Amino acid sequence: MRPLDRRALGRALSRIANASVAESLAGMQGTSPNAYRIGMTGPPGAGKSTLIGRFARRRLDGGAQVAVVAIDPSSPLTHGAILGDRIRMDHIADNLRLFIRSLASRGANDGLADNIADVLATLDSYPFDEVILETVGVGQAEHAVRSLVDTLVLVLIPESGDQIQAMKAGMLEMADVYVINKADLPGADKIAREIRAVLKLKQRVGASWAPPVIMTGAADANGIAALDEAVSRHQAYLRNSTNTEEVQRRRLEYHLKSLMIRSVAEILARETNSTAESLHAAYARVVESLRKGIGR
Ligand SMILES: Nc1nc2c(ncn2[C@@H]2O[C@H](COP(=O)(O)OP(=O)(O)O)[C@@H](O)[C@H]2O)c(=O)[nH]1
Ligand SMILES: [Mg+2]
Repeated sequence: MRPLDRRALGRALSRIANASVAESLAGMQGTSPNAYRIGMTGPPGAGKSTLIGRFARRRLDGGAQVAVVAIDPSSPLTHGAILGDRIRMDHIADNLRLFIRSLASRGANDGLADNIADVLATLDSYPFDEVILETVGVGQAEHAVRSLVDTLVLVLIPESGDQIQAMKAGMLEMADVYVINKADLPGADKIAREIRAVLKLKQRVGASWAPPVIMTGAADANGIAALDEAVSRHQAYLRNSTNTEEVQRRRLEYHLKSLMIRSVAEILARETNSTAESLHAAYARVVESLRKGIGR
């Protein structure tokens, strides 16, 4: 295993976090898909960071070199990322095979960070076996994360009736593994039963992966072992069944889309609005700027 140059990686990610589109594109040369990506998404306060801290520990114990990227919903007022995630994962932070990074979700309207695709691509040029991505599930985020990760884990908690409603509406049926976290709280069995029932209805004929529903809690060792096992089982399943080309296409599409959105934002920020100009003229000018190339 190639040792991890943490300082170089820290610097590269800081650069990428503040990069213009042109700089991002320049930095993306020579990266190719590498690490196995696990997404953990769910409502704020569901216990995702706590769970990831324990999950990552198991993956590290299995010998893997692991990166954790947590996207914090930042306050629109302060643009400040919450440091809580970092603290909740502190007990594993001194492991040399682990790298943790928090990103603020400012900007992107899918609940991810503007440059998350760049960040993941950058991690691919470092020797990680696994990358765990924590995101807050805000509807759009599940779709976006789906195209960025290999295995998607949805973390739910008891007393989340709205989540079940959303699931019935088809929004949440895209996860590979379902976790009912905080299983120490009342109602965990009920929500697990309901989700299993919904999944059974949604199960496509001939589909060979049946998403498991796992109960976990911060004080329960069996749950985390079951999650570890379920993720490994899905990883093995993907090895035999993934349409790699389709996965690559989806990732490329997401990356391209996020670069285009940033390009347009860059142009709009640069070009001062003239009230003398008609909407048509202004639109044509922005399109022309895009056509001429980005980053100038
Ligand atoms: N009752 C209970 N609380 C938990 C459990 N896991 C985490 N918490 C608490 O839930 C809160 C949110 O946890 P956190 O990991 O930051 O959630 P995140 O926002 O989803 O990342 C914290 O106060 C945790 O101590 C659990 O299994 N049971
Ligand atoms: Mg968190």
